[in-house]
Amino acid sequence: MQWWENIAEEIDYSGLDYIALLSRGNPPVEKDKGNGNPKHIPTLVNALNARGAHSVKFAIFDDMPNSWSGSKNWHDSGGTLNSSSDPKFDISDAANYKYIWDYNLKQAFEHIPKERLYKIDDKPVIFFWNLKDTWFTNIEGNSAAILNYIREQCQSEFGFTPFLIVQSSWFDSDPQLALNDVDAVHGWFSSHNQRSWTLFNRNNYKIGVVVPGFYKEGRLLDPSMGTDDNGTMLRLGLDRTVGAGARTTLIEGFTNAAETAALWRSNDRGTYRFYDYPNQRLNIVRSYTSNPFPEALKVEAEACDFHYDLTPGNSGGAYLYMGDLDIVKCTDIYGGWYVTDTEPTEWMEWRELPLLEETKFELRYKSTAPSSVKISIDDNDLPTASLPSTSGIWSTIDIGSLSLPSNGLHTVRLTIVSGSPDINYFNRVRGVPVGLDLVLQDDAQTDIRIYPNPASDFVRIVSNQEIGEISLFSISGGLLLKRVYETEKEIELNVSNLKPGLYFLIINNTSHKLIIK
Ligand SMILES: [Ca+2]
Ligand SMILES: [Ca+2]
Repeated sequence: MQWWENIAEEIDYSGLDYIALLSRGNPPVEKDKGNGNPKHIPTLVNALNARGAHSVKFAIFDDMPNSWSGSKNWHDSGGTLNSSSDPKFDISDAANYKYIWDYNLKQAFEHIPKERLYKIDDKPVIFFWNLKDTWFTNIEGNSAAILNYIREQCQSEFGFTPFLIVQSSWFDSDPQLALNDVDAVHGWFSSHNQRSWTLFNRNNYKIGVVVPGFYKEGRLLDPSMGTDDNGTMLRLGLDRTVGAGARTTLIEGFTNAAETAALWRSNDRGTYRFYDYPNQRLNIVRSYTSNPFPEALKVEAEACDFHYDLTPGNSGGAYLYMGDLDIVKCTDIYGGWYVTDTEPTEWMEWRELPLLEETKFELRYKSTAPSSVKISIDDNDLPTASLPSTSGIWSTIDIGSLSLPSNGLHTVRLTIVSGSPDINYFNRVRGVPVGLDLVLQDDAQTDIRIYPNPASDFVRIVSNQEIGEISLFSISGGLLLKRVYETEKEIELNVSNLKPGLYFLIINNTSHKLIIK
């Protein structure tokens, strides 16, 4: 379970829009090597739900040599023949379709909550891998029937039309397959041909596939994310796919460390051979998602890139992490782990963290005595933040905010200044003042008048006492204007450059709606 918990956290952290679940089938004689069995999907769903990662969607990636051919041979042999190529899978035989649908795709769809289905044009997406004669026979003239069968079953069992994306090899193996038999085509990648990304445009859908590195049977994609690579291959692939307007891009493969293709957090067993820092690939992926600068980002203490810890070893013994950081399992909201046994001068650091123009840090911690911490951005310290004792209860507290010229990537360090607080995570959120979280004031009940409202060129603010500080925020929380008035009780703001819409005026910590027409 902790493995899944960590995977859910990394998926959430990277901001992936969707994941394509490797589907390797679940025949009656169970063939479960621990991966690709659709029965595991609910465990991942539960882990994502517990994490609060509700927006991540699921597509299916049908690994047909395993899910069709391998499942049949395993089943036919009573669980003794582990081969996907001998004998080959006859795709012309409709009696074999149960390995394609009943023991495979149907079970996957049964386990994916409707709201998590990843769709293109409102159709749940299935990617298919390679249809070659290495694993299959009687291919020519018979592959379209399989796709049609899958469409019929999706319709009759679940009431939807699927979006079927096949690998280009399907057309090589079956010259009778027509483009209008499929929805779109992907080109996979090839370590043999030194091709780390492909972008296929068929039926007016650009489909990208990217791999961050790959090693198989002595064939190594070069550069293979070596120390000098700095994620170059992953960025190159994403530039040529996402950056070239791909409708969707599939990255192989989140956990595929065995073939050096993994996206997950790693220091490569302390060698930093394929990673400059543990979160590097997750950060690169996030920068190409639909939301590279999310409004809120939960940053786990135990998942820092680098740390300084005064005591040798991990006193808590938890979490798959090398080094001296002291980590224990956590029962706080969102589960996970936390850093304990902290001491003054110890620190945790994250590289290339996406910060907003107006950024605020909220720390999740517990302690039994007062302590303090400070945040540093690119070696610039924010003021030290006091952490009152929480009597051992997990609590959230503001520990600092800053304004930057623009959204950007920065090194963030959290240093223990005094005491020994337990640190779970921090939230990097937009730096809106407390006033915006309050229930909006009814202007009629306050002594502040704002008019005209709606406004177009200017707005007057009249108060029966000194106005003090005024901030103007966009609806997404971006700070547009901040002024401090010493004695004025009546002021006029020029709003002629604001686009029509809803804004918030914070006047001495009370919020007021301002509508620009
Ligand atoms: Ca330690
Ligand atoms: Ca944590």
